[in-house]
Amino acid sequence: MKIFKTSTLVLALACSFSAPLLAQNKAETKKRPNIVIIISDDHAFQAISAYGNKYAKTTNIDRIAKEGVLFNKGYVTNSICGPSRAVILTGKYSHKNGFKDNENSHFDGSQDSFIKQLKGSGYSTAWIGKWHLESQPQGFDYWQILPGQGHYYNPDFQMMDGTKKRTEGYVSDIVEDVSENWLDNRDKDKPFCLVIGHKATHRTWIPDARDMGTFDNVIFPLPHNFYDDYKNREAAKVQDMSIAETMVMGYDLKVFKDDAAATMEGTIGRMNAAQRKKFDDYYLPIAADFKARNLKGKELTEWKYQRYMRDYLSTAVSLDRNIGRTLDYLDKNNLTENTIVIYMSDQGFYLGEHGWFDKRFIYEESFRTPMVMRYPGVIKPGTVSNDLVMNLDIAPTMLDAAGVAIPKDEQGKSMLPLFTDKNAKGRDAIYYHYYENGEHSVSPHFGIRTERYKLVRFYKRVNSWELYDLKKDPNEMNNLYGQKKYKKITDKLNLKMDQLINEYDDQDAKILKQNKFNFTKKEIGI
Ligand code: SGN
Ligand code: CA
Repeated sequence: MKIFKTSTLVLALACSFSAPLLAQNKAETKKRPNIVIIISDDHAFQAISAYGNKYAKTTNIDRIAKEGVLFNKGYVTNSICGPSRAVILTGKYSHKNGFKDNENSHFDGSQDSFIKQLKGSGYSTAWIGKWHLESQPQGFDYWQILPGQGHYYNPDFQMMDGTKKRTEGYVSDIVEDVSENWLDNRDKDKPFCLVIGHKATHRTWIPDARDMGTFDNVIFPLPHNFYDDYKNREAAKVQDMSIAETMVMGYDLKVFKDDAAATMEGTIGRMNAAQRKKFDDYYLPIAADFKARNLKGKELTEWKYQRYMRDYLSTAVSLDRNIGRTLDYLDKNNLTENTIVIYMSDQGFYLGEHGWFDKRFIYEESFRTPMVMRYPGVIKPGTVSNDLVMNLDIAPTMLDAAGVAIPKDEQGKSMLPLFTDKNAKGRDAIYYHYYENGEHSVSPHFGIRTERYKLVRFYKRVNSWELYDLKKDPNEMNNLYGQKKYKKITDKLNLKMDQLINEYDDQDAKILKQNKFNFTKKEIGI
């Protein structure tokens, strides 16, 4: 058992929501918990049955929620892949950990991370699967990662010894196989922290052959803002991530001109003959039917939407099945009682809301991420949390659970007091900053969300403000910014925004708020 120094407790006190003493004591009296963090890619909360999806049966994700907590208000600080993983590792915003966007950033692995802290305190650590941080992982006893986005079929892995290894099969199964293999062979005298990084459900959505067709009998209802006209919302007007315009018939929806065009696509071209046959058996009749229909306008867009939903949810079937395998492994090896399990995505995703796929915006569907967590003995089964929590909080929470002092410069807060201390209170506002200004043409922006309102400042591509009353307008269709009767509330939110910008020390936002900027055309992205 770890003996705590007073300084450890004082530090932890300073960094947690409030009264972390209880949690610390619990961690102290228990054996230090093992940790399994499962991070998927682009998996929307709207696609999960525990979050209300009527068609998907994500039994295993739901099981984690049932046996632990379902976070209804889990958010990310910057809704895109690499940045989100960098935030999870460091417990710091993008402007502090240096990984602001996927297009230009390179993660500086020499900086501190909760993994390094855990390893330093005696944990075995591993990251297996999607990583997407450009540089090699540091602080892990073992890692085996998908290069870049990775492939759904017969994926290559980058190995620790510098070699590349290709494994036949479907990526979600293989990532789980490698993870279980690492668990089998780990040093069993130590607690462990394993991060399982799934590729699913990233674009382009290619299901495991056995799951193809799972949703073919479902007609998915259109989200009621599917035909959004983007009125009064400049950034929404100029995005390039709509199902109607951006989603591609071949690449995304597997309706190819011919066989050769399909083979040209990386993921399809790398299938073996048996895999390709199953792929063709499923998709060729769909393509033939589509071609015979000669659809146009709304009919075409809605056909695309149905196909998108079917592929996306079918891809998630394997993800959920393999999460189930992780839970079964813990059960079979008597690890369940002393292991924290977290399932989350790197961000949310649009499933047709506003007419979109992809993410990036501070609007709820991409800002929010699914997040469920099981911690036997600490989190009461069936808990539903409505506290504002963030991916920023993962690092300090894990350190808190392990009884390791939370470094002062981590910007997140331990979530444990929310479960152990009746008087603990969550945040009253959360801060967001998105930087990338390239693919999908989403303008950079920063903003805050409180229980009721959201205030956003777009810059570079468009230069505008938005304000939403989430109580009256949960779908964020009615931009209230500039309306006289919202002046008072806007001023209040602005103050709160300044306070958070100061607290997190976001120098870029500070300058932007003072309107002291002069972007070049290239920076603006036109
Ligand atoms: C790829 C995708 C984009 C996606 C980004 C970021 N294009 O570039 O649609 O937004 O990844 O995704 S694709 O043609 O390569 O599929 S992230 O999850 O890595 O952030
Ligand atoms: Ca992602």
